[in-house]
Amino acid sequence: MQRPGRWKASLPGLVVGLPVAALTVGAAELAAGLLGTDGPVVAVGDAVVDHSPALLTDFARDAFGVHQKTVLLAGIGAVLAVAAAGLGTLAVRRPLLGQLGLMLFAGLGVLAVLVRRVDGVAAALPVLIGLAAGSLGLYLLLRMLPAPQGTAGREVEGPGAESGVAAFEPAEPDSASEAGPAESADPRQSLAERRGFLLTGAGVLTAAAVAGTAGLRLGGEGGAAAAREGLALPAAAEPLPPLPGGAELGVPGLAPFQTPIRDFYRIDTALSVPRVEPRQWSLRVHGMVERPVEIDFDTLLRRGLQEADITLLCVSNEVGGDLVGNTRWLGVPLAPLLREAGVHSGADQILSTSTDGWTCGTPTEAVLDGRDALLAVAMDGEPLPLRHGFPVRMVVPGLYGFVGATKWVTDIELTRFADAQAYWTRRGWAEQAPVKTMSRIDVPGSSERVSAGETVVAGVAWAQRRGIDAVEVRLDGGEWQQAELAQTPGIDTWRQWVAEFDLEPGDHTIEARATDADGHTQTAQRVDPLPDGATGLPSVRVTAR
Ligand SMILES: Nc1nc2c(c(=O)[nH]1)N[C@H]1C(S)=C(S)[C@@H](COP(=O)(O)O)O[C@H]1N2
Ligand SMILES: [Mo]
Repeated sequence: MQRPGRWKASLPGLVVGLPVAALTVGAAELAAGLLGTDGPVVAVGDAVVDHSPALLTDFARDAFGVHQKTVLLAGIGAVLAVAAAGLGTLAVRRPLLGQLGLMLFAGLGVLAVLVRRVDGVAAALPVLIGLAAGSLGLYLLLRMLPAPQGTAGREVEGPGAESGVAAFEPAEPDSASEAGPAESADPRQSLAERRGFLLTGAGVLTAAAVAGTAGLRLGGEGGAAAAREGLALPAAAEPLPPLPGGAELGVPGLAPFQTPIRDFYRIDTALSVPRVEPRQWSLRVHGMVERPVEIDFDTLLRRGLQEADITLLCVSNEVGGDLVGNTRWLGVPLAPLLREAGVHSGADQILSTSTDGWTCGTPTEAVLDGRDALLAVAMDGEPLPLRHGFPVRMVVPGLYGFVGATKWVTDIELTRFADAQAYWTRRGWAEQAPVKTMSRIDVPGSSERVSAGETVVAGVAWAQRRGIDAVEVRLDGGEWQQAELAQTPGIDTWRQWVAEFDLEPGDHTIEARATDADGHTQTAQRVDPLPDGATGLPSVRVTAR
């Protein structure tokens, strides 16, 4: 009886703790959703992300894919549940301490929200509303708490534990005698009490979950989504010609030349997508400049728009990986804006900051050297999706995303690399990160079974700013042979390629390597993405029969 008895003795704690914690968090998230700020869950998650070096070294390897975020949020949920159970158990015995514990719990939320400084002091309000709801819920649930029979007070440990347990057994009234000699005077009434208590707990839990989910949903959408829907962007001053027909080889399984938006990889540290409305957006250009500038969205658009085909790539992309996408961007050229501000000589770094406080260090020279560095407002003919930086992001061809592609950008400071470090640089990634010459094999897929005989091999290769001059492929470590290259609209995009092998039945390894227009052939030496991008040859193993 001892073990199950212990377990059941913790039931009142759970029935109080879980709903109260859920109510606190749920009400806070709902309030945050309604007020248009991030709730405590996201704030705590971000705080963990930004202040935990151990997590970061692990997570940084993937520079925050969507998967890790789910794991992180699940972890926070688990810790929360354990804390809630503890709080409930405490509150059942000492209601006042329970209330204090709840305040402490909310205090952590407030701290996380304030430390993050994304939404300012106002962001603490939802947490305080959550605390009020949770505190009231705690008070009411404790009042409903059925008194354990046969004991004085609420002590459930020690010899009284048995009867304390019995209080929560869904015993039938007529079997009540089994619960021991200390049964209360009216078993029917206490059973109703217990049922009511359990049902209320479950009800509060459900309501809190609904409120919290609604809050997170509200937060996810909001005015920015509607503003995006209603946004009509001007066309480019001089639209680019349509993509050359020969850019697309049309090989099944090969990445299309133009990546559909829904397939465009997403990498950022934001646990919730920042919601920035164009009418609230403005960009400040300051620091080492003659004339600091502040520009709003409409004024930005009036500067005139330009199109550019640019392949964007994450430094975390492994050889053969898919953290890369190509699209036609539409945006305002960044270089003229900086020139108007008057960049001081010596300001070798453009430190850009997003609304969520992420920072990015771009070499000033790269932006001013004539390449199509853009303050982009659209991709693939649509306003930027929220998750890709709506309403304005940077795109600088030839640089990995973490040093040139700030999403939700609102601040550009001209400074020196010696004076300021950007987000990932502080965490061990490189300061300078030009894109490395790279090829990828898309067809056949890895470990695929193919029929023996003539087999198509196809992929993409990129060397933004230099352009791809050749791709070679080889079978089972044999001679390199030239692949056929597709057309490209310029040197800043990837290039499709295709070749053919005559495969004997059996297992084979196919490798590829690209050569850029500088005559540099990609190295076979394998290095990890950290700190400035992976190298090595892509290879696939196939079985032919
Ligand atoms: N605000 C913000 N911008 C950001 C990041 C970020 O974490 N926050 N990540 C960068 C990285 S590492 C990459 S690879 C690109 C990815 O852009 P995408 O998600 O639109 O593909 O965004 C860059 N811009
Ligand atoms: Mo990245």
